[in-house]
Amino acid sequence: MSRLLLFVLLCHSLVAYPETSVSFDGWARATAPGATTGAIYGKLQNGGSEAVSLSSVRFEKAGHVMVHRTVESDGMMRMMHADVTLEPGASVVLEPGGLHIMLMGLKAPLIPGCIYKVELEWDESASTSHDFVSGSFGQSTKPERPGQSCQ
Ligand SMILES: [Cu+2]
Repeated sequence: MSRLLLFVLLCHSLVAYPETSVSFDGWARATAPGATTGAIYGKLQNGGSEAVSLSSVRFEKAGHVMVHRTVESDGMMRMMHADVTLEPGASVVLEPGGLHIMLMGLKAPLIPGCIYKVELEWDESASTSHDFVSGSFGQSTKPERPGQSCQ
């Protein structure tokens, strides 16, 4: 790699990752082989001094990712697009039956005990990258075991 290219890449990463102090204690359920959907849960917290709004989510194993909220209407559970804005110091919990990061078009299953990375984009300008751990298939709370990288 040329020095110029390296310099350009370094500058780009500085531009793409300004001071966004968001933490995410994320987890997911494992998905069965061939399943095309999954979800990421966990606690998002804004440790910064400005409000931030989630503009997009990227996960390399999913073709499409959205933020959803599960709502009950007429006795049916439905999922709707949801916006997430965090005031300074505020947090929000994503959990089964509520707010979640919906993974669609999964290209590979989420394997129990594996750690993956998800990238969150804020205000269409800043990105943060977070690890999350995949639990068992019916996992309903964050797995207790820390998990391991499976790359
Ligand atoms: Cu959903």
